[in-house]
Amino acid sequence: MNCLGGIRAAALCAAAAVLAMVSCTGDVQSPGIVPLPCSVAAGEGEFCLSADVPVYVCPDTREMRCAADELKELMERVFGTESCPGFIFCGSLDEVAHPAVTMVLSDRMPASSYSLEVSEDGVAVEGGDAAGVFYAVQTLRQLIPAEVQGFSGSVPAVPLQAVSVEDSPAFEYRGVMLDAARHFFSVDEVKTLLDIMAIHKMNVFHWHLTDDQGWRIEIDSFPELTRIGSVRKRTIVGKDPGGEYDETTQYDGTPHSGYYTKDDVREIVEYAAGRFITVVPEIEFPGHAVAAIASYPWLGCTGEQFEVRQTWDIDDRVFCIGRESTFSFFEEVLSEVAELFPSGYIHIGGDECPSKMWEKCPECRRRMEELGLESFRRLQGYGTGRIEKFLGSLGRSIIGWDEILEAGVSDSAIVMSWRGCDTGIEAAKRGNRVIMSPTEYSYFDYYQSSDIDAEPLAWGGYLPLEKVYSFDPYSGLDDGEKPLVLGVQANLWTEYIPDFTQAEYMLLPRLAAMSEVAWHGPCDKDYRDFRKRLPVLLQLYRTYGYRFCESGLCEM
Ligand code: TNX
Repeated sequence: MNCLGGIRAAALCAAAAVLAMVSCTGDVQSPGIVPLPCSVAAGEGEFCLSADVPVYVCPDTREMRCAADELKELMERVFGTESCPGFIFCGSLDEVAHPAVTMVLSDRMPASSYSLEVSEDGVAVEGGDAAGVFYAVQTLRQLIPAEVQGFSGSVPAVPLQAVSVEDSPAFEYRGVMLDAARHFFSVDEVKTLLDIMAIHKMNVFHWHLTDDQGWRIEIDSFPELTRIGSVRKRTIVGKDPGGEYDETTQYDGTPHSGYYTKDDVREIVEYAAGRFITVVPEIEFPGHAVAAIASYPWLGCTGEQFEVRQTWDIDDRVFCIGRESTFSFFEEVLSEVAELFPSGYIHIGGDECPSKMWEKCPECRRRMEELGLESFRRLQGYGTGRIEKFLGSLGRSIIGWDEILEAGVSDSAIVMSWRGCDTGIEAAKRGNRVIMSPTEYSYFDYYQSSDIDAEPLAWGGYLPLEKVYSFDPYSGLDDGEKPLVLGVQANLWTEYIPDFTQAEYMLLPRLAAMSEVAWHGPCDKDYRDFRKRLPVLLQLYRTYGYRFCESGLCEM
């Protein structure tokens, strides 16, 4: 053991080691890591991490520096910003003097995978790529007691039990969706969400930016989208009765507004990239369009001037598919969007689009006749196909909510299955790639405790932690179809989530369960074992100041 922090550090190391790792029988226990790695083997002995242990990072690339920054942030939480260890960026490990922390790449390992070895020599991380190294740092975060991670810098050394971890993700797409349209969240709040995602090894941020109740992204060619479309003059109070609005409907009388400037978007995309998170923007088409139509009435079938919607639920006022102007609008908007987001995927919505307006619209009817389309759903499919083709010319694939399947999609479209898993299964059987995000396992706007009266008002439904944990994204698929499941996603719709602390509350700890589904995969999952490991993460939530639902923990 190399404890340079003096007697106090040595004593702290010894006491914490006893508390953290040794069971009543005296056996050495595996540490509690969530999501569960592929393999964790506790070893003998320990390493005392202190502020003067050097950290070697090689090769010296931009991405490895991102992984190193994450470790630096973690070390600063423990040792303080003044006495963080020195980072040495190097070409090879020949120059390493042990004990040390080493972070290197290995060409024997697949992307995003890593190994982490704590021994008396120090901490050795190998990653298949820099993302893998970054995930190793997240695992290390859970090996360091949360109690010392409070940025106080008062701890000179931390004991780490010897352990050997081998790990790689089950799914390449591990998503979290935030609906920033129903309620706006600031750049800093979005960054906090990205931090939360990172500690759970989630890697896709699906950013729902447009809806009936708000358009939240600046588009230079169409300034009214944000001048008008980002402001809702008031919001319904309490539970939306679903279309039955009258003089008894109550509103808060307070305008709700906010949008992301292009600089905000760039800042968030860069922040996410530093955490190996891809940002997938969603621009809804052809439904959930009222804020856009309120900004430019010619986008609707009737040309009528509407207000940005102030209630929730599904709206009949959708984009006109008969007029060419709708497509020129989308091409302009999506060109600007594609310029901001390097993601290979762009989400084009596609959900909940009533055809009532199209049925009465001569332009839409003419379009259907010309094309010989037999249903209004197919009209949607025609529109989606055009948008897919356009985005294809920009080198992007589309993701759409599962209604795009009914409307008719190309083989290259990715279907996000939300109305249960059946549409995802159907899409996979057709050969399309899918992301499983069904209401019954992934809707984090649902209640997480059965004691609804004690919970903040939510959309409805009931989705306790254990249910999220039981999600098997492969269910119903045969082995040949399973590779078409890119991954899973937790969805945070925010009709009833007016502020970010409530978003945290709805997300946590259910995101921990979803992360285990996404990262560890469906085989050999064990809820009891998950619950035994979870307290380490809960303690991190407390230390980092993330609000979470404690009552949900009682639902077994
Ligand atoms: C359905 S899921 C929606 C959203 C709502 C959500 C509430 C989906 C593609 N559409 O517009 O916010 O239900 O749970």
